[in-house]
Amino acid sequence: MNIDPSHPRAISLKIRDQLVWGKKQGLTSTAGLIAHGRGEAFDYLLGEKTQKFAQEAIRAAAAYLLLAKQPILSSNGNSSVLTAKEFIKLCHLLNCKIEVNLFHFTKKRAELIEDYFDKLSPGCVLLSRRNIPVVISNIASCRKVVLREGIGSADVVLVPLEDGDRCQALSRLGKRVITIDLNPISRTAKKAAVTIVDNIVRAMPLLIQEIEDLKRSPKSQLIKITQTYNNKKILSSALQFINNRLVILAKRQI
Ligand code: PTJ
Repeated sequence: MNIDPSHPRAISLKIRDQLVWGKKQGLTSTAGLIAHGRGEAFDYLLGEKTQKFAQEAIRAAAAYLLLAKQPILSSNGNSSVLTAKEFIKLCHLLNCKIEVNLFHFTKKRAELIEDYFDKLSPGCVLLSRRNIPVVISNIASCRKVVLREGIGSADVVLVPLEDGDRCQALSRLGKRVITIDLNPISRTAKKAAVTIVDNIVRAMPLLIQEIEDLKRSPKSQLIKITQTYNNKKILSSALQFINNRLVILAKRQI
């Protein structure tokens, strides 16, 4: 679709177009388009900008990822289509791997996404056909099958646009879960150690920047950032922000 950059909703239209492209390529699931719609609704409420509570969460996420012994970046059909380049940049910065893990699993789509990453940057993604699968208990979906070398042995997992079950199961296994989710009341948002309530397309470049800024910081400073971070407080701030914004909009009669 040819999107006129002067259209007031050009950015939003471009993101939709990318996902539609992803669907045609077999990368994004049909349900992924619906999930994006839910995200868009929350983004409206957040003013379509990265707010202070998201910046604070991004800083904590950067600290956790830099402190991790074995971080892993988990990608799905939406996140790979919207932010593949950022995933790859992060994987180089942190010297870690990307693992494709799908909710609406088909072997064909998982391999297509893996090949998509592998073509963009060979070696950055763990290929399921060459790695050993392991099963995580207490997950009802196909997301329970992870790779031993990846999520299976990682201590910190970045899982944007996650579903609640796996987030909870990974946390129970002692892994630190960092998510990006526009919905501050999703189960994932509530169960993760760090929830970045922001659009993935804005949050990923900021996360890269924050990691670059913090990567030479002493370990003690990174530890302090993680210890003083409070995810419940961040989610409350996000809800408070939405509430205040709606009150202001209502008073102004939009
Ligand atoms: O590719 P698959 O099969 O793994 O499927 C991916 C989806 C996203 C369809 C799957 O994980 C799913 O069904 O997720 P949920 O449970 O719908 O949750 C997705 C969450 O991401 C929702 O809370 C949305 O508000 C949020 N979301 C959607 N688009 C964005 C987003 N958050 C940040 N940035 C977005 N662009």
